[in-house]
Amino acid sequence: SIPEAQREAWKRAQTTGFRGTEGFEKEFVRHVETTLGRSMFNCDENAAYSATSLAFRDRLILDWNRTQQRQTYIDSKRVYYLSLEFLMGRALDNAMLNIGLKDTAKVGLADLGFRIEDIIQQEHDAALGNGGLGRLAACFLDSLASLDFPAWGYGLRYRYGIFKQEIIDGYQMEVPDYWLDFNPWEFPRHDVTVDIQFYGQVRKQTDDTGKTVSVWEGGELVEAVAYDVPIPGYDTPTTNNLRLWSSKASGGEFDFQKFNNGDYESSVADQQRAETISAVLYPNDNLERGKELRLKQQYFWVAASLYDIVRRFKKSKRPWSEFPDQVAIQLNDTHPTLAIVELQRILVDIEGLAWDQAWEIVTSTFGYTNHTVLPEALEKWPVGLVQHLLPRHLQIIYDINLFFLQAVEKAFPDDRDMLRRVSIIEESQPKMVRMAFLAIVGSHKVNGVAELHSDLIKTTIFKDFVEIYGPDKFTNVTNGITPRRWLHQANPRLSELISSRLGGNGFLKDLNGLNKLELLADDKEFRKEWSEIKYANKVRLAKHIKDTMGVTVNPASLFDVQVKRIHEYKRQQLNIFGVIHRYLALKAMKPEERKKQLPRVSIFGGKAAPGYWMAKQIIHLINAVGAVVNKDGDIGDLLKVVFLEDYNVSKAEIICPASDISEHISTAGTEASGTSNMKFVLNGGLIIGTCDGANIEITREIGDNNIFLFGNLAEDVEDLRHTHTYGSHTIDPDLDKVFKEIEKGTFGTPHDFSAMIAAVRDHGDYYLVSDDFHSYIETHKLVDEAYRNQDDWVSKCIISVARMGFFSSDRCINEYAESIWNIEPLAMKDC
Ligand code: GPK
Repeated sequence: SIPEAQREAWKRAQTTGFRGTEGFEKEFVRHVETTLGRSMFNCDENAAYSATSLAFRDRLILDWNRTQQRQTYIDSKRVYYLSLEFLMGRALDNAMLNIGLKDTAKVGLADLGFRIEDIIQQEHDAALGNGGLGRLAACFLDSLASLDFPAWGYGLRYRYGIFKQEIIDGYQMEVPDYWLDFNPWEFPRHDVTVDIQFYGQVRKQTDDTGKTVSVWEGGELVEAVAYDVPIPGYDTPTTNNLRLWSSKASGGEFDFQKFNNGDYESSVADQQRAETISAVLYPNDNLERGKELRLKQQYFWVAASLYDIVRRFKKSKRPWSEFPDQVAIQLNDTHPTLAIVELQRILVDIEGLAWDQAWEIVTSTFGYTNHTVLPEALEKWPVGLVQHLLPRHLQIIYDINLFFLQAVEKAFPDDRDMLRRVSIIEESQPKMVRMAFLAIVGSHKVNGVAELHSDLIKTTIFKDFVEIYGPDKFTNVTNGITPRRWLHQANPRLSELISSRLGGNGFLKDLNGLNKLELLADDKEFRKEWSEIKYANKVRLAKHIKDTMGVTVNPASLFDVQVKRIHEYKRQQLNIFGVIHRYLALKAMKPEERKKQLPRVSIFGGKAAPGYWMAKQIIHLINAVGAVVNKDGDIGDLLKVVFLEDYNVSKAEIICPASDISEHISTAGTEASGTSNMKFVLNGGLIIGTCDGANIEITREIGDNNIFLFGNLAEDVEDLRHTHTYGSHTIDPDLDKVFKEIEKGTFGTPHDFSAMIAAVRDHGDYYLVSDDFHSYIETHKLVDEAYRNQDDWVSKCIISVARMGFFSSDRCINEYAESIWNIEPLAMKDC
């Protein structure tokens, strides 16, 4: 509908973005001089980062525009990934690599007087997530774009991401992470806004046709404003969108009525209350605390996203029945489950569809991914709270439940207790809405994130639903990681070595291509180059440890790493008790014997939820042990213990390439998948782990002689717990010695650690620390032995990397696309 002459004018003026070094330099200088208002005389590294990012952003947004235009024009099915967390980390390095212009920028920056590594370091992580769940969402976005899938992410634009962790006198302190000061990667869309309603009442009324309709009215409105973050695919022009919603007072900055009446304070207060919704990320991992503001966040984000999705669908003028052919929505955990209810509300109350037709559309549209079986992480909301905040939604939930239970009753007339067990409403005091059950009932597929986990949910928390719906509704999609960030970006030298031997970078987009490396496992020259790279990565981490924590570590030691959120089920306590055991053993040795021992550095990192007292005690013990061991003259380099402050994505990029062995030692059956296990192996490190989550599939892929497994199996956990409670519970004698040493005051005031000890000794040892201790210690001895034979060790590492193809998030996304979303890639033609 745009006249030809106008089109021509637009075309003539079209921006193309830079290609070569000269073009980059021009763009860089232009941004320094105009956007930033500086010059070569006051362009520090931070300004250089800004200018570089803006130059790349300009390029990205052109590809973004073309991608979106093409997707709109072809109008094929899109997938929407709804996640309350996107743990993106830094964007610049990733953008440069994915576009394929890092070398160009490197030369350009050098010409202008900067080292690219220093410039990359300037960026603040986008840390809109807690841990694995949020990082998985970020890996998925990278794969979706790299594989040319038409896909959008929807999330919240938190003003404060996950807090920054400081370690002060051995304790965790939380500092707010204000990351939005300068963020070149987002595009505010002040024209894309949605009014979101809360509270109010529902009125029934009869429409012209005599039908009863529900009208939700009153309450308050909050405005959602869209911020778009371009997601570049690797080696493809496809650039997808991550849309993050920010909240502000509806109807502009102030309520002018109030303002003019002299009620300035309360008009500002209204505005602040609205902005509170997207102000902060809840810092809990694997825990739901049931706070009203969290529910508000969920509805705010879900309602804005659905409005957007429905608006886009309606532009195509298709009938509603085609909605599921055009739209797939994936629920990342139960956090977005209200989307099911909201879509039903839109279709029935606003679009006037009959309940059954609407419900058919809803259930064909949604898929739900479960990430945990831990009971404390399963979301439940008090009925009263939902009623108050979202009165119409509660009615719809009750109706969904009614129809569901009627069908169950019909199918299982003899099982009266079944209705109570599977009801979306838990008949407790107070009554609760069970979000996972609602998510299952409202989706056509439910998946777990590793084989063991997907089996477990079918036999435990969702057992009844397998009976009701049959097994086909439940499936497994084992997690994966993007090899672009976790190999190519984090470990450029290893990536280059591999590429030089495989004859190109193809493995970055088809990770199974790595398997040809297996032929080189015994190649002396290759092993040498491989070891040199590992050593260089360890030197880099050693420097980071020195610079940040002040501890000197010898890069020739075995680096033993456990970095992840601090949680009792992940068992950092088992690790530190093991470290103490090692320390005591070294102390007990004669000097000659001691000299023969293998030097080790135990590296820990991870945040504790601010209200998770036991997790904070674990951090304190690790630091207390470090303080004693690291200055013990008898021990020297034989053992160092380091707690790395503020573990995050950009630090993981330094840590993963530098580990020899990493620890994935959750109580069997508790870690749904784990994804850092994959990152460490892909970077040429071996792992010690329990038979849990994806460790099991990693073992299957790389072979059980290339992994150090220990501990009890998931199937035995329940019985063991039972014996702790009702039998005689004896503590492992070596562990008991460790406890006694702590209680002697060797690591400071014993009382500081009494709860950790009591959890094992007196409170049933729920996480089986004592049961697994012996096997853990023995397995670490095997690690030491194996490490002494470096040739063998390096061969194991090479073989493991060669067999890691399965764990690419590309494989994972292809499985979702085929078995859950039913979508096809849409490659960008040169247009
Ligand atoms: C699971 F339930 C949760 C949660 O609240 N946060 C979180 O990060 C993790 N997860 C699992 O703990 C990991 O095992 C898993 O690999 C990851 O989600 C991604 O699926």
